[in-house]
Amino acid sequence: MNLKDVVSEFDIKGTPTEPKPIGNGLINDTYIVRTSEPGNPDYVLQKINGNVFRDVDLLQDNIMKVTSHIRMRLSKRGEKDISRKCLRFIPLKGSEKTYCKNGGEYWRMSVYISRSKSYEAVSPYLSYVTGRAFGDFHTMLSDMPKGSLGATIPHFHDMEFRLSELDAAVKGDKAGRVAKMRQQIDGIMGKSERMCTVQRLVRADEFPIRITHCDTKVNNMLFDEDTNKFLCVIDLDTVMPGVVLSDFGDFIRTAGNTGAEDDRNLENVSLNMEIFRCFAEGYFDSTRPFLTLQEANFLPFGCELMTYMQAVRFLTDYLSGDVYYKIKYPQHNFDRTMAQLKMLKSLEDHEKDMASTIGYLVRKSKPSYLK
Ligand code: GN1
Ligand code: MG
Repeated sequence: MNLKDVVSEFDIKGTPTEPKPIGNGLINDTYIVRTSEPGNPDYVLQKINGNVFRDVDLLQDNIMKVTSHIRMRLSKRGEKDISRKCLRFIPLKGSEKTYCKNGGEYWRMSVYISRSKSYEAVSPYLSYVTGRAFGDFHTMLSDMPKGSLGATIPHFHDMEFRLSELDAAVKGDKAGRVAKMRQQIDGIMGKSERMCTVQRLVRADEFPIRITHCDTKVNNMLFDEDTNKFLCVIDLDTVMPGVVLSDFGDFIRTAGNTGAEDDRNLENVSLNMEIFRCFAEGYFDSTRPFLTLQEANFLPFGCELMTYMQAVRFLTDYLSGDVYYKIKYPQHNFDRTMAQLKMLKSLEDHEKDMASTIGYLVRKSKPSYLK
């Protein structure tokens, strides 16, 4: 596939240079396309993983609705620099469509946010800023009409479904790895009942559904290169209806880990309580318009849930012979699974600490919860 041919389908400004790979996503392939003339923006070119995103029309439709809603909210409150605070996707030449199909592959382009950077780990201060920004993201999307967005990946954060996938992978044992992982599989299955609690509440209409990002890894946020100010949330592929716990939990799963998501040295992996406290504080500061007491109280559980879910997903992929996530070496999904299970253990050890932090924040902002 000639990347230049793909780029030439999009209605961009300026003369594009050769696309260069950037980022470290586990699903899509991402490139930066610089333009040669100063004054024109640079662009991000992305090959959408069609095995993961089966309905690219729905995917791009969701993203366009989300970005235009955010742009509208930002402009209503007089925000400056909106072009750096919300992603903008580029239509094809002579069309409104924002993706093209080329030789069975799907591609899209967006404007590269200038003078921005992302992090793999954050300081306590940046954690606070990010918590506030994510709360703001939820708040901005909280008035989108019900039913506006579809599920870009059906059952994405559906714990019961993820466990059924693990169960099928265990039964299939396609890679012959089940015997080696027996202890981890049993440990996971033993926690399944508790981990599906919120899902049962949702089904009974006893837990609110919001619009959520569903991939709030720390490296999905952009900050200003010079001032470190929060700019915007990227990777909007999985923005869909869900529970706020997903987003709160996924950030702590990644940024709150003293080690890496795939750390081979498990001694590195544990919860950094300071990152948790700062993120929670920021999140509470910007979610007053909608967050309920019940959602607040479940936030520590959300951190365990997301870490557990990610362990289930990595383990499922490992047992299935590494068919979903990109891997860098044969045992990568094994290392990822073990690191997530270690992180889960640390979160469990900190349940009381996390609950008392949330209790403190709830008391501090009580009036808004009494509405
Ligand atoms: C994938 O591609 P990336 O890194 O944005 C995955 C997330 C996982 C994450 C684990 C569509 O995200 O759900 O949490 O890897 N995205 C999809 O690092 O499956
Ligand atoms: Mg993603």
